[in-house]
Amino acid sequence: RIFKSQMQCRFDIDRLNAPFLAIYDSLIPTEEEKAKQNQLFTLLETLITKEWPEAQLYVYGSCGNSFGVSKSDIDLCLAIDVADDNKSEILLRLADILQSDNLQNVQALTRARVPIVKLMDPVTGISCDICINNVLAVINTKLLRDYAKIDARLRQLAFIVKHWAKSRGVNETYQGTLSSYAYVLMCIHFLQQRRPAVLPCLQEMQSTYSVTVENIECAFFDQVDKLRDFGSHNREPIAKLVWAFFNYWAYGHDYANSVISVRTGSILSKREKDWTRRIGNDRHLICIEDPFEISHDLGRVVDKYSIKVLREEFERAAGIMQYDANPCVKLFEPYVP
Ligand code: 3AT
Ligand code: MG
Repeated sequence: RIFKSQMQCRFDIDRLNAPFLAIYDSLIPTEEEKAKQNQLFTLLETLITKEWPEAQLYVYGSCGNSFGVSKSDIDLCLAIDVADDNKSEILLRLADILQSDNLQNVQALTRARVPIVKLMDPVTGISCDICINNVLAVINTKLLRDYAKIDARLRQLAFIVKHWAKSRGVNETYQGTLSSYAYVLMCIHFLQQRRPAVLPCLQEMQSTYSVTVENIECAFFDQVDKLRDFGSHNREPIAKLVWAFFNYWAYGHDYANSVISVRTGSILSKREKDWTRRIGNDRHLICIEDPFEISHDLGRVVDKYSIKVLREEFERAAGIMQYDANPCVKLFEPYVP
């Protein structure tokens, strides 16, 4: 493994830049699609403020963090002053209101781990989930969006990694693989530790944005327009970064001892986080620290079986990037059991 991690990529890796960028371009939502998302958001906002004038509606997840591929669902968060016990009541009332406005497939899932109302807009064909008071998700959405503004290569890399993960069936938290959010954090971490670095660590810089949510202080530098040149010392194009990303997760990461931490822009040890043993269902087989909820390991969904699946997929991807004549096709071939 160590031998492989020190390997250089093939000298002609640059031939893959254009095909990878073409894949990236094919995944970005069109302006028309974004306009439809905005249209639906405005409709929902109007309906909601009519009923609850004090409430605020926020976009979070891939439609707000700029890592959304075309045809993504919209994740929305209703911020409203309500006790946890009364959330169900609000969700049921919200479902009524939406149904009366002819939105389709309206369902209140009040018993889910994260209770939501689901709906589909027949005009735009867009599906949407609305949750209540998940404010940390709104803030981590902003953090991801701000990182994306610093260097275009983050969005390119993350789209390609998400597309790979979906094609290979390793973007399913209910099956013990990782969420899209976790993959984007893996990309940010990777670009922070690249030398020269492609991304800074916004939470280690002088904060220009700060909010306290659920007793967690969320603070970071958000004047990212000032950081547009940050990555210019690193001239690695996308194909090289895709190659290096898979190589890092296949052969360069110390799964036994390391935690990746976007918050500190570095690697922490499992020992200092006390993530060395299994507690309940948290096995810590791949450790990805949430940037704000720092006791939260986004790898906790991964089990003894799925860690093997994940690592074999990273090795497969690294092998394809290293040796295959046509990696841009092979990498995304659907997984067939
Ligand atoms: P897709 O394009 O829908 O696959 P997404 O960016 O919407 O990707 P997820 O569906 O994984 O990502 O999650 C939606 C948002 O919820 C992203 C993030 O703001 C928040 N989120 C997801 N998982 C966690 C988590 N474990 N801890 C904190 N926030 C989370
Ligand atoms: Mg989503």
